[in-house]
Amino acid sequence: MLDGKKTIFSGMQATGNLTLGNYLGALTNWVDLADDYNCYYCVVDEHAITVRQDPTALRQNARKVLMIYIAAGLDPEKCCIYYQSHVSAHAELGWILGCYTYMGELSRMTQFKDKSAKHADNINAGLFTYPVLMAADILLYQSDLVPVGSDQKQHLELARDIAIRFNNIYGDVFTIPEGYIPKAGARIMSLQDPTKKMSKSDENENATIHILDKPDDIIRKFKRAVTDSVGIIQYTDDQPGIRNLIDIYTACTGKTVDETVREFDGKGYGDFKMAVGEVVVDKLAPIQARYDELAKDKAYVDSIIKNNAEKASYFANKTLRKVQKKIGYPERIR
Ligand code: ATP
Ligand code: LTN
Repeated sequence: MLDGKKTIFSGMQATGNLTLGNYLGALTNWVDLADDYNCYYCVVDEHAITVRQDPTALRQNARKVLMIYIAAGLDPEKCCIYYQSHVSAHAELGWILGCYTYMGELSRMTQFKDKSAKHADNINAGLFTYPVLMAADILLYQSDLVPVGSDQKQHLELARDIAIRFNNIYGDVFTIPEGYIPKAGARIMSLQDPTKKMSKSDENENATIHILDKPDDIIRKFKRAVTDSVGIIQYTDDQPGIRNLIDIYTACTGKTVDETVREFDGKGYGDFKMAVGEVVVDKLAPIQARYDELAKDKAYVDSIIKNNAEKASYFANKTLRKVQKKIGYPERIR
């Protein structure tokens, strides 16, 4: 705990342009929680290479993700916004924690199964040990709270199990983190296949709303969103497309599901899709405006990148040194 405040850690992969799912499932909560916590918000470029990346695209995406964090309302003077690869303690603790994690635990991870199926030609060891590096990210900063979408629940539970296991052997080294998963927006689905989560690496452009999409594109994608032939706007598992649109609408407006269903009672899908598109455009407009400003200020963004990497390294190294000592690595000679 620093300044009497608890610590938050979270991250997003630099695997593409951030989506409405990333925003409603995680980023918006990061902003809401930022004033009350000591925050580390990381661009996890090391996790990104578990799937093959083009080097130029990775570098550009990483910078975009970092700028979107700031544009979404995180103050980089208060929140530590940085690149994972600039703080070597992540990889170092990742190695150590891998020796306290079982193959059986990792092979149960649904993200590993999903990504292996999607990238059958590149099922690499990093993809398998991905959750260990994620545990290292979280535990390095003695994090109390980890705001994420519901797809990360299983990884978080593993991070807790690893921390508890380690503490049972060596004493109280790590804070045991809690997840923070939103009620509305925890799992936004693809607009083209509402049984699949909206994902920034989806190849179908119409499936995903990106935070930086232009208003016309956002409206067009909602107009084309896959629904059903029932014709009634109601919140049910049998209508996953409509349910997803209701989730997006409630997450953007703060209205409840019941209020939303009442508001659109008797209306057609066309009107509803348009209304959802409009609230999303309104929600993203201020972020897009701030992003455009930031993109023009290279020196400012560079200074954030440098200063925050130093700040994160300082804290991360403190935990790393403690862990190294506990497990019996030889002392450093000064
Ligand atoms: P990729 O397509 O490369 O797997 P992704 O879109 O799933 O990427 P991540 O970087 O893995 O995004 O996730 C960043 C954060 O956004 C995590 O907290 C994750 O839980 C959340 N998130 C991702 N997709 C969604 C979604 N569809 N709905 C709600 N939250 C999401
Ligand atoms: N695995 C996460 C990204 C991530 C993360 C973290 C989230 C990497 N390290 C630490 C929270 C805390 C994902 O969204 N796919």
